[in-house]
Amino acid sequence: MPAGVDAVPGTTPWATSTADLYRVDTAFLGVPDVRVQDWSLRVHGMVGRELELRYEDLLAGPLLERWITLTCVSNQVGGELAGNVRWLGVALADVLRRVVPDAGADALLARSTDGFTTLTPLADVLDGRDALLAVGMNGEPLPREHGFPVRMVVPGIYGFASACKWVTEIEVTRFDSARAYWTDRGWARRAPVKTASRIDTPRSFARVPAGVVPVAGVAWAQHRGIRAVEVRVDGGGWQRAELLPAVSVDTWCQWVWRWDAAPGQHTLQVRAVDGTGAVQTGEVAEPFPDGASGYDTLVLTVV
Ligand SMILES: Nc1nc2c(c(=O)[nH]1)N[C@H]1C(S)=C(S)[C@@H](COP(=O)(O)O)O[C@H]1N2
Ligand SMILES: [Mo]
Repeated sequence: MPAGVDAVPGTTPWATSTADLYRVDTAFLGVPDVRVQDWSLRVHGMVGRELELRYEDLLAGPLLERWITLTCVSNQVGGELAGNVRWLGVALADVLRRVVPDAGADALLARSTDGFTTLTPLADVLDGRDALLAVGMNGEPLPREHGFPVRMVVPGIYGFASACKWVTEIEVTRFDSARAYWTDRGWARRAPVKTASRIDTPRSFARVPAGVVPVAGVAWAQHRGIRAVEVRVDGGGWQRAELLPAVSVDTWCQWVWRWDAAPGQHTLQVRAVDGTGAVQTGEVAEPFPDGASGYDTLVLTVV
C-alpha cells in the first residue's frame, strides 16, 4: 500500500479487503467448486500451437503481484461495484506469446466452468499492461467466490469483458465472429472502463457544521490513470482537489478537497481528468450497454 493513503476519515479504504470486494456471478447453481487436480487451461484457436497449462505450471511462475482496481459495468454513478485488490498471477501476455496468435486474431474468448464467457481485445492484453491469469488475491489463494483456482484480470476493461473467473479455456479469435455471455444480452462488445469519480464523504443529506469540511472520495480510470479531480459547489467553477498517492495507472486514487462551507443547502459534484487529459463527461448514461457516466452529486445542509 502506498504511504499517505487513507488520510481522510469516511473515504473508501485504498485497499479493498477480500470480504469487502463486490461479487458478480451469473451461475445460479451456486459458486463453482473446482479442484486444482482437475483444473487445466486450454489456450487454442487462431494460434500457431495450442497450449495446455496445469495449476503447477502457473505456480512455477514467474508470478507478478500487482494492485489493480476491478470495476463492474453495472456500477451506477456513485456506486460501490469497484474494488482495489492486490492480485498475484502469471502475465497473460507471456502465455499468449507462447501460443503465437495468428495475425488476423483480435480477441480472446475466455470460458469458465460455469459456461460464462468473456470477450477481450487481444491488443489490450499484449500492449504491456499487467493482464493476469490470477491465482491469488490479497496475499491468499483466490477464494472460491472470486474464481478459484484461476481467473483473468485485465486492467482497464470492465469485469464482464475481461475478468473471467474459474477460467479453463481461452480461445484466440476475432471480434467479428465471437460471442460472449453478456454481448449476447446486448452489452457492449468492447468495454474500456470509463473515467469515474465518487464522493464518499460527507454522505448525501448530511448536516455538517459551517467551516472547513473535507470532501473526499475515490476516482478511477484504469490504465489511463487519474491526473486530476475537481469539485464544484452549486454549479459554480470547478476547483482542484488534492490527490493522494496511487500505485499505478491501474489503481484508483483517493482525493480530498477542503471546502470552506457556508450555511445553507448545497449541491456538490465531482469529476476526474484521466492521464490522457480527457475530462470525465457529465453526460448522463445508464450502465447499459457500456457503463454509466455523469457526475456523482451530493446534496447536503451546512448549519
Ligand atoms: N465465471 C464468471 N466470471 C465472471 C463473472 C461471472 O458471472 N462468472 N462476472 C464478471 C463480472 S460482470 C465482473 S464485474 C467480475 C466481478 O468479479 P468478482 O465477483 O470477483 O468481484 O467478474 C467477472 N467474471
Ligand atoms: Mo460486472
